[in-house]
Amino acid sequence: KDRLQSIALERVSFAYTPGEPVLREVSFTAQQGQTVALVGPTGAGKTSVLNLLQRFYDPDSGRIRINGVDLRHWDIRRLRGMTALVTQEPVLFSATLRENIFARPDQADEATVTRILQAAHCEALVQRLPLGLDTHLEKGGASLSSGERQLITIARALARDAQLILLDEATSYIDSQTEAVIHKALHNLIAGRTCVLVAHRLSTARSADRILVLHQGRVAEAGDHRQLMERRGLYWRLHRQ
Ligand code: DUT
Ligand code: MG
Repeated sequence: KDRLQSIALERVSFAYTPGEPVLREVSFTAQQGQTVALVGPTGAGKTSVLNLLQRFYDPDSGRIRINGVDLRHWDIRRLRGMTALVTQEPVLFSATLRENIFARPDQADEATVTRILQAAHCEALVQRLPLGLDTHLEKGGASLSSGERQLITIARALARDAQLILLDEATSYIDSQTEAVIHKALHNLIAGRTCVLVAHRLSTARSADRILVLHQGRVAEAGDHRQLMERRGLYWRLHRQ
């Protein structure tokens, strides 16, 4: 199994439409186990960074490296095997909850299943469903709340034991109780793993090793929470809104 040691963006610029740059010379690094949080206004380019890290697109200039190797030279299946994406709008399969979480349900022993459901705070959800883990999710989970669907994708990422977590926090309204539960589940997912996280709630970014404030595709400020608050710049102003 591949071990992730580091990821680095080196002056990455990118445009979906030629002449309309969305990222401008963005640089950052994350060592194994670290979390980098991206914050900033809508349209700043946060999700685009995750798109490039998954190689949905390649940079127009600059480089992305994983373990020092240019992402373009990585085998796409190795990259997929290493990465788990937790998105704003999770897609669930029209299958049982168990199949939605575990790629090979027959190979997940009971202790593992219990551990993952616990860490992802899915136990209440499982108890609520008539057949528990073996409940068939109709229409890709249409009967579940967006918060519940997010917990399921967190469980899925835990089950895959991916080394690089790419996380786009939900913008949709969720009540503060659900938000607290998701927060705890995310904490368990991120612990010990390398993570690039788009934070819409500043509370999620707070504990990151490094926070990048993106503004019109540029890194306007970078540092940890304390450093950025002391700076009294953009990040500080976001907290006062
Ligand atoms: N954009 C495109 N094509 C795409 C995706 C995005 O042209 O397929 C544009 C929209 C926006 C810019 O790129 O002007 C950056 O988009 P991104 O989704 O990266 O912004 P964000 O920081 O993730 O915004 P939000 O907080 O609304 O999710
Ligand atoms: Mg986005």
